[in-house]
Amino acid sequence: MPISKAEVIWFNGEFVPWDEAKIHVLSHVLHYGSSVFEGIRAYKTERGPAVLGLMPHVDRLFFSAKVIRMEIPYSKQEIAEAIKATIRRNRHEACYIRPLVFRGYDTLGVFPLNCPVETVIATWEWGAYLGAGALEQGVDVGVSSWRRMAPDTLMAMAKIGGQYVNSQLAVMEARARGLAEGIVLDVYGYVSEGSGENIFVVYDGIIYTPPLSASILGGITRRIVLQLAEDLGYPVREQNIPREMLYAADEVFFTGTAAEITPIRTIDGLPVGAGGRGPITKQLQDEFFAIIEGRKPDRHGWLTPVYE
Ligand code: PPE
Repeated sequence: MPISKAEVIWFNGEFVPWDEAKIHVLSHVLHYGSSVFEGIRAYKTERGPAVLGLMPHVDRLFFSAKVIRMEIPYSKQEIAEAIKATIRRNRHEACYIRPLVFRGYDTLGVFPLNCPVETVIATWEWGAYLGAGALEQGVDVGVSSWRRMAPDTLMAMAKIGGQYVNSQLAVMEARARGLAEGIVLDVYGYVSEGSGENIFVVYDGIIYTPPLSASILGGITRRIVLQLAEDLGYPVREQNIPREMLYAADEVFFTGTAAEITPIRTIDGLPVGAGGRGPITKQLQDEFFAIIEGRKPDRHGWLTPVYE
């Protein structure tokens, strides 16, 4: 999806015009993927734009930086404030937010610690991640031939730039097969996640999702959906999911900041349940959007209004 330009990008503490937010081609990050990032959404509410899961996203950004020994030269509070300021400055009603911290230009060679740490916050308007109609009709997906990284190779729980080559392989393979997305298994053969989404399976009235040990990113939307499912009275289980449970399932859906709650209607050409959006998926979507668009009280304190 082409990026729709906003006016400015927050770059190392200053607002820079969109087209001027540039870096040198010998920046460390370009060569070795040395970055950490977040994807956050702000939704349009009656009180103006409100950021969903602001502090959990900021916390995860700092966690990702910590595990690659990257010191972010701002406090969490400063990053949170800068995110809100960028949304105000770009006058968005709703937007996607991409904080990115990376190693810049100084020395090359894999050893990264001489390079300066640079911080960026970009915002733009971004619609349905998996295509128009995905949220209602669902998407067609397949199990990828690629696996998520083994737990002793990279760190799935962290959102590190270089790790997204694995995601790129999975999504390119899926698109080459005419599918919207791939479901990637972990190295033990259990279901892990999509290239940029967590996954949920509804089977026999119980809602399952893979545990953190299945090489997943600990999604903020995943936590939100687990909470909503509990609120709605469904039993939820974080446990390993064998591949065939995908085919046995009554409903399967993805969650993510970009993907929100996207139903899956076929997997490997087999219909999931009745082959469309299932009733529990719809119920979770309805509850999710009612809260984040301000039509129902934000009872868990998930939203941070940008103008207060
Ligand atoms: N797994 C992966 C690998 C992932 O990238 C995401 C987010 C998730 C799960 C869901 O996490 P959360 O957003 O906290 O619920 N993917 C982001 C980037 C997508 C992109 O194409 O870039 C996102 O959804 O913003």
